[in-house]
Amino acid sequence: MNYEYMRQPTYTGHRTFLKLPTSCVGAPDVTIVGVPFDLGTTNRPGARFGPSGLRDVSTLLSQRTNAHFRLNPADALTMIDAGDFEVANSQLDQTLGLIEEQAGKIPGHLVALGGDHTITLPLLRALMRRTGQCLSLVHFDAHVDTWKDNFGTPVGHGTPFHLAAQERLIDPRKSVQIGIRSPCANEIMDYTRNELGFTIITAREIHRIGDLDGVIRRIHAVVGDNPAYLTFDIDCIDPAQAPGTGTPEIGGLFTWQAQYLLDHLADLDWRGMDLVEVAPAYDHAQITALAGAAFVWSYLCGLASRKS
Ligand SMILES: [Mn+2]
Repeated sequence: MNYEYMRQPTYTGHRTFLKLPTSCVGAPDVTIVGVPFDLGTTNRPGARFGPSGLRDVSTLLSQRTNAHFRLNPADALTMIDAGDFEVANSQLDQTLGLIEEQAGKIPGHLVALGGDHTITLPLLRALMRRTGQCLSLVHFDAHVDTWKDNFGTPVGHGTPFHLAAQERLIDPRKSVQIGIRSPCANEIMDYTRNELGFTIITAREIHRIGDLDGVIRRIHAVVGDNPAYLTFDIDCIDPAQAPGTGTPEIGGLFTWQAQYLLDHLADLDWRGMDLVEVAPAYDHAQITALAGAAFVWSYLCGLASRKS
């Protein structure tokens, strides 16, 4: 009988992500950080509480073996939860600088818990500075996030991938957006698809065709062996299954669909990940946070499967 397991059930202890330690000897394989920032939101605020919401519910997964990968990632990877990045309260530009600076100091693989989608821009800037590689973006979202302005300001959660493309942090021609369905001006869709060159797989296409293996093949064909970054906006998921977010859109993916896609993208050359836009104040029974934590967990299991 495993008495330690019985005495430290999932609902006890410190609320780090997956109950991970906060430090380790030597460099970890993966560092989890929280980025409690939501000044880039255009509708409901509240994603600054995403890191704590994700950590709280993630403890459920802390002692589990993943049914697809047949492993517990903590057995194969040295992982820590290093806490939250510092932010400059109410200062958008200053906080973006702080995020980039702090991300640049983290060795190995960084997994960020947002925060709104603005945070991906400084995370990509830090990766470019560290590795010099133009990354493929694998982007789950209801929105393209390539608007050229954020309701009148240049930077926000609607503009990160317009800016990342302009700064050549990502190669849109080797990048994919999955689950797109929000209201969006034709000129922005045309700019994203034709000018920038993103492959867009809309939620409507996925529902109509229903062929997730075909979606996986398309993603592999676009990304190939280019180094890749996963950015997962929880509003990719239908609001029936993920209501706790700032800008919900009907007709989204269900959690099983996103989970199936992530299970079968583990062989991409991942360089980092973020999970953004969980806003616990609009959540019910932690279902949104649980979906988000489980997607991060799937990603970590995928990394572990390549190492073990
Ligand atoms: Mn987004």
